Order: sequence, then structure tokens, then C-alpha cells
Amino acid sequence: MSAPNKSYDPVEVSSLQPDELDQARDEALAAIAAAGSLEALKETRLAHTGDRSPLALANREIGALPPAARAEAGKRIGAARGAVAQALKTRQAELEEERDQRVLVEEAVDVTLPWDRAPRGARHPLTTMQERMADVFLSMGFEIAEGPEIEAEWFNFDALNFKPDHPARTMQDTFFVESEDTGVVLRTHTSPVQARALLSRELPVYVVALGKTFRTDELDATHTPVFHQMEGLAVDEGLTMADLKGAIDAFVTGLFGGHLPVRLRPSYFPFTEPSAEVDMQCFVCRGASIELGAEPCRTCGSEGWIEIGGCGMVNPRVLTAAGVDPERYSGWAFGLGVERTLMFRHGVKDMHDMVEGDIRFTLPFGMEI
Ligand code: FA5
Repeated sequence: MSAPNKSYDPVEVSSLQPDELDQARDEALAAIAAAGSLEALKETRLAHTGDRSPLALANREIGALPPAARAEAGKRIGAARGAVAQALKTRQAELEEERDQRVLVEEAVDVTLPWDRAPRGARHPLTTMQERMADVFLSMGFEIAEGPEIEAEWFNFDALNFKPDHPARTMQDTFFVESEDTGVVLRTHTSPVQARALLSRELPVYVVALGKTFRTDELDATHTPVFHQMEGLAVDEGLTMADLKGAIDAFVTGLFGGHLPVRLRPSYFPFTEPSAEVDMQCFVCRGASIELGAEPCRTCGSEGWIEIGGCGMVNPRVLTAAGVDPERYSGWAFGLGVERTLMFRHGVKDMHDMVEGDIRFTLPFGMEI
């Protein structure tokens, strides 16, 4: 009777048998050769060398072999894994080379094509108009002030002395964010910047604010629901209507040239007292078209004057709401619509042109910087 085989171990693992390993290696090599893209190769790499791949699982079984069999099995599996790793490396290099060649062809730039045939745009005249307006105020020593387009109802109305039942507060005129009781609106004018500037700056305050404003107006030749306004504000000791008039004169001269006369007509705004509408003499006919038998003027409709905006002395209630002592300080404010100014300054007949984004409208204004 022969002695028992002491080297026999029942945990001998079939996955480590040469046939099994050769099969796993050959399958991996075939899959690598078949991978037609870097993406496919990535999946193949995972399937044949990842933690759950046949070769990795077999490698883990080495520990279960009898000690004498481990070195041999380790060599076999090492050779199989090495062959797979080498094949992966080679295929990866081939596929990268293919991709680079393809990119060179697909993304080639024909440098001989004419470069100057792409139509060039122009800055929007509303932008350049706002910059011109700001420049006039900056040259007088004013600073730019800003406020949010989505505004608290308090800044847009309450701080400006609009009574709770003022019609401008209704949804017919004002865009409310979500519902009327949120207290959040799209600002209907740039005047809320008045209160913001006074609350955030040291006195005296000399600022100009420009930007988008919103009202529930239908888009037509002279209205748009999204338009732009400019607002000048000065608060200092001893300011009077004479300072306001002087600043408007300087503004009109800065924007239109030629020292055109300006007149103020009594008006009403809750946040200024007294308030006035601002007219400037027509910069085209200079008032001559009102004479009997004179050439009619298309710019001012032969009125001789053009209405440009509203103004007034800042209402003491507004100063108080913004924490400014009205006994010591006084101020003036002046505001206008940028679209309307563009219309009469440049003879634009229809506001649609300003919002439709047609390059044929903006181009004639040139590439103003
Ligand atoms: C105001 O908005 C005042 N905040 C202006 C002001 C400032 C007065 C400082 C006194 C002191 P008004 O509602 O009139 O005023 O609007 C001013 C200008 O905005 C108008 O003259 C007009 O040029 C322009 N505007 C108003 N609604 C529209 C609209 N739907 N589309 C285009 N422009 C508009």
C-alpha cells in the first residue's frame, strides 16, 4: 500500500490550471485587439484586468494552493497578466495615434479662407448712450451709483413717498415678483437708487445711476416693458433749484452741444417737491420751426421744445426715510428715459428697432468705444 500523498490539497483551484489561464489570457487579448475606440478599450481594460476579472480572481486564489505549487502558479499567472498589460499598452498607443490623426483632419483650420468676411457687430446704441450720459455727470464730479433690478417695494415706492394706494403700485403698472404681497418688484424707475445711495454713502452725495427698469407696458413704437433710465442725484448743504437748473444745462450741453436753452415746467412726482418736467430747445430747428411759415421740424414736431425728463428738489420725506436731516441738507434729482433720448437724438422712429437685435439697426451707430 502506497503512502498517502502529503502534497495533495483539496483546495487545488481550477482557475489556476494552465488551460484556464490560457483561455482567460486569450479572451483578454482578443477583446483588446477588437476594441475599436479608446472608450471601448477602457471597458475592456476593466473587464479583463479589473478586480472582478478572471485573471485577478485567479491571482487571489494563489494563497489557497499548497506552498510548493504557489511559485509555479504565480509564474503562470504573472506571464498571463503581463501579456494582457502589454497588449493593452500597445492598443492604447495605436488608438491614441488614430484619434490624433482624426482630430488633425476633422479640426483642421483652413488658414487660406478669407478672414474678413464675417459680419462684425456694433455696440448697442443704448449702451453707448448710457456711457455718454454717465460721462457728462462724471465730468461734473459725480460718481456712479447702482441698485438692483429686482428691488424691494420699500425702496421702489415707500422710501420715495408713494402712498400705499398709489396706482403705480398695482400689478397693472408694476411687475411683482411672484405675487403682490411678496414686497419684491422689478424696479419701475432708477429713483430707488436715491434712497440706496443716501443710506450707503457719506454726505454730501453726488451720484448718477443708469440701468434697466421695468413696467407692464406693451411693446409699441414708443414703449417697451424693459427700458433704461438715468438718474442724477445731489444732496448737500444749501442746494437749490438754481443748482438743479445749472446741472441740467450742463448735461444738455454735454449731450447735445451748443448751449441749448432749458426750461422747467411745473409737474408732480411724489419724491420731489417742487417737481418739474424738463424741456430743452430743439437741437435741430433751435425753435425756429414755431415761426409762422417756417419749415416744419420733424424732431420736435414744430414745437420748438423737446421734453427730456423729470426733476425736482428731493422731497424732505425722502431725505428723512433715508436717514438724512432735511433741516440741514437739501437735494435735487433729475431723471430721464434712455430709449426716448435715443429716439429724438438720433431720429429713431420705432422702439421695436432697439429691442429686436437686428444688426442693421446697430451698425449705422458705428463702433463707438
Ligand atoms: C420717472 O420714472 C421718475 N423716476 C423720473 C424722475 C427722476 C423724476 C428724478 C424726478 C426726479 P416717468 O414715469 O415720467 O418718471 O419716467 C421717466 C421716463 O422714462 C419717461 O420720460 C420716458 O422717457 C421713460 N419711460 C417710461 N415708461 C417707458 C416705457 N414703457 N418705455 C420706454 N421709456 C419709458
